[in-house]
Amino acid sequence: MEPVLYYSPGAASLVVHWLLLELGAPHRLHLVDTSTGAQKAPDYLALNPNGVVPTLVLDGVPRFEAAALLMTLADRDPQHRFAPAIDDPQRAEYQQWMFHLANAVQPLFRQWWYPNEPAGEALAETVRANVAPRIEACWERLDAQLAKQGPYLLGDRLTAADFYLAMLMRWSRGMPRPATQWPHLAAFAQMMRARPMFAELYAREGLTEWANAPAAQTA
Ligand SMILES: N[C@@H](CCC(=O)N[C@@H](CS)C(=O)NCC(=O)O)C(=O)O
Repeated sequence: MEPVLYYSPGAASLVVHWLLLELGAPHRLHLVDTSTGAQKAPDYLALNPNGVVPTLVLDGVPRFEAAALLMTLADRDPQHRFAPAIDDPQRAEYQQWMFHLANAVQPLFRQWWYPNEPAGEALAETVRANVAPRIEACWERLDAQLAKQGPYLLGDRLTAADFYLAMLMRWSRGMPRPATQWPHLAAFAQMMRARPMFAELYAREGLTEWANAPAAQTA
């Protein structure tokens, strides 16, 4: 049974879509039109009561949380080596980065994109002003990690965590200081965007922004 990915272009579903393509895993896409609130409609809430994308129907069962979906997909296809196996010495480091991105970095973007959520509409601009430097501090630390042990988060080894990091970096493209202003992150982004499946992903999701050259981010 083919997995079905419920997605919205450029949203947190993007990285799950990207990994499915990298794995060459047959799948179907189901567009969730978040501009009309389709993610809060009863039929979608029956799949994912959180009312967000992504949802991946795997073996007939709807699953949510992008990071968990990445780990599941990568673990289920050891041949592609996008996740160190459970007894691999690098497993702990891989899990550390997956959870760091999921717990420390991605929630800051939730505040950036939905600044009304923490304290209401009246304080939205205050929330944004406070969250931007916190996201920048994440880039500072991640850039230092790549400087110390790059070009990927686990050194020479490309894992699901790298696709995840690239998606989060993409989300910063319109921020005062996008992630690509940090040199090692910029080199990392170039490498990830050069992957043939990145172009495929963009074609399928109809995306154009943050497609390639650094000039696109500084404009
Ligand atoms: N922790 C969730 C977060 C998902 C999430 O916040 N998705 C956003 C798009 S990036 C969404 O669906 N927003 C619509 C809404 O909140 O109504 C995950 O990683 O899957």
